[in-house]
This record gives sequence, structure tokens and C-alpha cells, in this order.
Amino acid sequence: MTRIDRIRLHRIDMPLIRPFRTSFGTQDARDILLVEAITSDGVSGWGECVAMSWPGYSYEYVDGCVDVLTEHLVPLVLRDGVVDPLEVHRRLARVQGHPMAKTALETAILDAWLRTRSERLVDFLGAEYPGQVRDEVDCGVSVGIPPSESLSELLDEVSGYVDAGYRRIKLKIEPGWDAQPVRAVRETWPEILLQTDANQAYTRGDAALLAAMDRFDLLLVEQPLPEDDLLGHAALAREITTPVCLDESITSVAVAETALAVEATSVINIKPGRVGGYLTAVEIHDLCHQRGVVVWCGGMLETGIGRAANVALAALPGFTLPGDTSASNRYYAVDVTPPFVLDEGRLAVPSAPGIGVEPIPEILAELTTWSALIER
Ligand code: NPQ
Ligand code: MG
Repeated sequence: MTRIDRIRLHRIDMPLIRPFRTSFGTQDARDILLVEAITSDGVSGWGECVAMSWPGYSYEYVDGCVDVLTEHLVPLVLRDGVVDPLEVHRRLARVQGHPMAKTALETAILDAWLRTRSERLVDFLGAEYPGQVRDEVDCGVSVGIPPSESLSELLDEVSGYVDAGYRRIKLKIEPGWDAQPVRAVRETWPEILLQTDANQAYTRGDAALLAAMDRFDLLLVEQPLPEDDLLGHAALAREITTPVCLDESITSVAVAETALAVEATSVINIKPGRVGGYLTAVEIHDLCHQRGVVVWCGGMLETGIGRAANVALAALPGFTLPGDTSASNRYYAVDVTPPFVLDEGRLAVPSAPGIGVEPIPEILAELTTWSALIER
């Protein structure tokens, strides 16, 4: 019987091709933890931890993930080398919180298990939807606040993405950088699918400011208010015509159900790292799909490892809006896997078993700043 014998943590430093500014800060590089699960047959599976270096998007951060993985999560699985995905999921649930760390480990083991069975992640995730899983997904792109706060720089950047074929543009907004840039982009491209993301930067008193953007025909506004304020989002949703979409708030199936019940959200951004893994991501997808609620796949500036798994998830039938599943070259000059390249605004779901890609050893070695081996 196949078991997991060893887990290796790889910390890599990926320079971004341009700084990425959001309402919570500016990133120049991505500090990423990759988890490699190695089986008794010598098969490696891979998972990506989407936490940032500091707790700006959520409370998780890379040093904290290294600690909870090393001291708590990895020992739970190495005890007997458990490889069955549902059992791994139940085991990890004994630790409270830490969804990004759990996702990385669960995905690495799932990838290893699928590879030993020669089964693709997309077929595993989409097992309930035979014949309805796509082989390519529509891609959007998230556009940061230009560090210069210059409208012409914003329009230049968006122009590049429109020319590259992206099927939806998402503008990061915050108080002071909202209606004006949104209007400029809408006036330049009257037909494009356009949405905004505030990453919690507004308050309950800002309804009028947000309502001022209703006339720009936006698909949705993402996470305008703090993540714990479901009732504030419900009140705001009654004040504006643009649909409210929650990201940071949706941390579990139960919260997703509550947010829908109180009408705090009418569209959901699903990010596996935020909800504790691909199995939970599929559960939220299923809940929404049954209720006719649209979902789309978020992004966390993943390398090819996380991107591959996200593209597989986004192939499920309920993902009907383009995701933040951008091409490798949106963020990185060199990806750690063979690059994901946009084709008519879409990315292909990998055809190989598991997540379908793996790091290129020489590139991984070059990018690695730290690694550790944890054995049974
Ligand atoms: C979001 N992602 O939807 C996030 C936020 C985000 C693609 O907009 C480093 C690591 C920087 C993760 C900046 C996109 C990040 C990050 C923003 C995630 O809210
Ligand atoms: Mg977001």
C-alpha cells in the first residue's frame, strides 16, 4: 500500500514583473511555500501555500505556515503515512484554522495519490458532473492600483491585458482610487466585462461612494467591507445595484450558506487556500450551483503549481464567470513550472495525472531560499 513517507517544504522567492498594489499594501515579490509529499514508491505530489510573508490579506503568513505545518499538520499525516484524500481532510480538520497551510499539504498528498492512480485532479474534483467539466477555462486579470496613481499608467496596463485577450478586467479600488479610474476604463472599453475589488477598504458609511459606481455596468464589487461584517454587506447590497461578491468573508461552507441566506453576497469568489482546500472549494461550488448562484475562481498570485490546481477547479460547471486564473506571464518572467500561456483568453486544463505539472528542478533550485525535510 502506498503511504506518504516524507514531506519537503520549499520556500521560494519569485520577483513580480511589476509591483502589485492593493488596498492592503504593495508587493514586489512573492514569498511562497511549496509542499512536496513523497510516497513510499518515490512519487512526488505538490501543493502551494498562498499565504503572504505578512498577515495583510488574512491572518496567515509564511513563517506561521511553516510552523503549523512542521509542528502540527505534517505530524498528523506522517504518523501512519495516510494518503486517502478524505481521511487526510478529516485529520487536518483537528487543527483549528490555518486554511492556507492545510490546503498546501492536502493538495500535495492528493496530487501524489492521484498520480499513483493516473487520475487527473479535474476528473476527481468533477466526479459528480460527468461530461460537464471543461477542458479550458475563461481567464480574467486583476489590475493593481498603479503605485504612481496615474490614470494613463492604468489605461496602458489594462490595454496590454485587453490586447492579450483577457476576458474580464478587475480593478483594485480603495477610497480615493475608485470612481475615476473605473470610469476611465469603462469609457475606453465600453464592452469589456469589468469588476472591482476593494479588499475590505470601505466602511458601512460608504454606501453612497460605492453606489456612484453603479452606472459603470460592473459585474460585481468584491469584498467592499471588513470580512466579519456579513450584515454590513447585506445592508450595502440593498443600497447599490452592482452585485456584491464576497472573497475574504467566505471561509467555509457554513459561512457561504449564511452569507447567501442573509443576502450579503449574490456571487462568490472561491479560493481553495482561503477555505481549507480543494475538497471544501468543491462543496461551496456545489452549494452555489444547486441554488443557481454564480461562482468564479480567485487567485493569489500563484506559481504554476497553484495555478494548475485552480484551473482544474475552475473547469467545474458552476464556475461561469472568468477567474483570476491569469497566465504565468501576468506575474512572473519565469514560472517554476512550464508556463501557463493564454490562448484566446483561456487556459487549458492540464492533461497529465494529478495537478498535471511539476516544478522544473533547476528553476526550483535557483528560486529556493530555504527548504526542510520532515520524515516519518
Ligand atoms: C484578491 N488576489 O482577490 C487577491 C488579493 C491579493 C489576484 O487580486 C501577494 C500574495 C499579493 C497574494 C495581493 C488578486 C497579493 C495576494 C492581492 C493576494 O483579493
Ligand atoms: Mg479579492
